[in-house]
Amino acid sequence: MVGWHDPTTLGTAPRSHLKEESMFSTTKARTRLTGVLAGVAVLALAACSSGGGSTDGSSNDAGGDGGSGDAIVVGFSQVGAESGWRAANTKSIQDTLTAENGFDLKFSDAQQKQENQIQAIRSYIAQGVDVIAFSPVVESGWDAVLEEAKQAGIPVILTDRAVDSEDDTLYESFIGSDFVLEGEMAGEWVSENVATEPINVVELQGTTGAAPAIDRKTGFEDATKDNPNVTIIDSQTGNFTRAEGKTVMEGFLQAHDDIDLVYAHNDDMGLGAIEAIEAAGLVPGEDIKIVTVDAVKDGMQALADGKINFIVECNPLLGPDLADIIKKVVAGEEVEKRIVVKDESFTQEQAIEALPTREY
Ligand code: GYE
Repeated sequence: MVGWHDPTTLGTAPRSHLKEESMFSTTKARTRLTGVLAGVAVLALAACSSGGGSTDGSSNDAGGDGGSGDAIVVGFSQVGAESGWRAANTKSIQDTLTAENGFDLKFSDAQQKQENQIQAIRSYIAQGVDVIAFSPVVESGWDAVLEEAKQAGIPVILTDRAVDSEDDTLYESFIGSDFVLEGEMAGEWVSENVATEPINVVELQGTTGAAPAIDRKTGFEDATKDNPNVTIIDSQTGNFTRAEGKTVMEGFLQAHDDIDLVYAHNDDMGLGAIEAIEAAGLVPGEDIKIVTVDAVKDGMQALADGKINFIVECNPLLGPDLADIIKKVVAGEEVEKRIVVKDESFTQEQAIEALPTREY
């Protein structure tokens, strides 16, 4: 357990407002002073020489002896509920960061808005949570709030999506897939299996400015640029949702009568595109081929049914690894700056085989 300094050395803050803090390192115990919450000074001090311990950030914790049952308070800011992938990711996190596993999870949904995430993170800082984890909606614009978390001594873990901050001391670790590689896998399959003759491709991009949208576009372009048969004739954002994927595809179909293939940055937009293609009297998977990323159940079913032709997987089950990283960070153990989640890909036959035991 983390030891306590004599409260009298911590000024006048009443003991019931003192919050115990995790150890970041067994060798370099850091002292932190958190912000003011609702007029109450929340002081936290790391003062342990005997290794890590659990923490407790609940506001009504009188603290002091810090029993081994103390939960790690985690503030998690989720992107939103835009896709099947996101639903599976949220479930994985909520199913893992449970009281039973030693966590007190504060979860918020940013509804795909960066300002909501910044607000949530600021609120977690003010509450003095032990660890902040979040999946950044977009890549840019995080330095200020991450700096605030750092000043407050609260470690931050990025899940799923990256930030473009140059200072990588602003977060402890980033766990998520390699989105460039995913785009490359999609592009390679298209290049080898469809672009044996000239094809016109339309691209449904993910949320503008989001790491998976930027990287999946780059990866696909890189993998197809040397094949003169591949022409990307249009590319627009469908914001990772089925509804917007459908609307954008309707626009593509009106603007172009020569589309051979849709590359959608996620299954949901691909599923929206299927609806638009069918409504236009065409056969998805045949008249217009479809390649997507994610491999969630609905996408895999469409692949098995022959409406999608190829899917690159993106594993959303990040909860267990996130729990491990958080425990290590709190215990002061070293964690890797970048943990890459490995992904597979699926053809129709592979989807039929995988579907019965697919977890998400
Ligand atoms: O592919 C998409 C979701 O960030 C990897 O976000 C995630 C992406 C996922 O909306 O479906």
